[in-house]
Amino acid sequence: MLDLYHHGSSVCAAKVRWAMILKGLDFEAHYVDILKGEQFEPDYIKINPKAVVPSLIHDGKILNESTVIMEYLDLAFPQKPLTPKDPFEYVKTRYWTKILDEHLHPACGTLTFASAHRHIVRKNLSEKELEEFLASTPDHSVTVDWAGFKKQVVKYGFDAPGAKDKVRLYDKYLKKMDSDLQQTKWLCSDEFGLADVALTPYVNRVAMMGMSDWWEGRLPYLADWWQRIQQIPSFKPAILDWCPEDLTNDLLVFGSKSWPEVAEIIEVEI
Ligand SMILES: N[C@@H](CCC(=O)N[C@@H](CS)C(=O)NCC(=O)O)C(=O)O
Repeated sequence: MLDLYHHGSSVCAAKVRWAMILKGLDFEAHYVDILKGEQFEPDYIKINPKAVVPSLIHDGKILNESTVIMEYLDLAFPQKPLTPKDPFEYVKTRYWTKILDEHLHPACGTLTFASAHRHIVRKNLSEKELEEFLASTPDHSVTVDWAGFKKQVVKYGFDAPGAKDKVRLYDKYLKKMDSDLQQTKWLCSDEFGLADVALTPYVNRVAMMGMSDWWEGRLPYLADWWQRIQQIPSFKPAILDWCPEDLTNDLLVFGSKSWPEVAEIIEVEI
């Protein structure tokens, strides 16, 4: 029995969800609305003390950390393996999931909150609820200093200290993806694999926020990879269809409004 605790716009949850669907695993989905503060409920904290999604419970065993969960799934359910066997391709996959955990994910949290989530939480929560939402965030959560940083980004957007650097970091790794994709058809080899699954939600996030000009006409190998990713039949049901319509719409509307500011930070002419 597999129980997945997830959210529609969570990049970490999306990659685990897609891995499970690609491997043909049935799971029970439990929606945790992280924009309403459901991740702070005591029962969920018992499962995930950092108050983040995703969490997976497999026959009573609790698993946290999306990269680790994906590795576990490939070990526990060897059918349709996603991890390359070749040692170089294997460590290249590890490189990408490490970069993702250490750099790209904190950069994504910043980009998403500064562009869209800060406006979405303001729209959906009263002032008191927003205060409670921010006060409930544990310090060691999305990042080691997420509580303070999230407050700053909700208040100041891209003018929060360090926020623009995080956007430049995002750009650095999208460029690195483009350069790796010049060498091989997929990210780590000519076979689609775990790194492609893990990185997809981070490219999708930019696209969902109406910022595809980040790569269009600029990062051609990434643009081509993104087209091929979207043609995989399970992409839409695993990644897009779990995001509620109003949230999909808000991400696009607020994200598109933020694109000129983001473009300026990464020095893209629009
Ligand atoms: N290192 C964790 C990070 C998980 C994470 O940051 N989840 C985000 C959504 S992608 C979250 O739950 N955020 C809750 C919040 O911002 O309070 C993992 O890979 O599972």
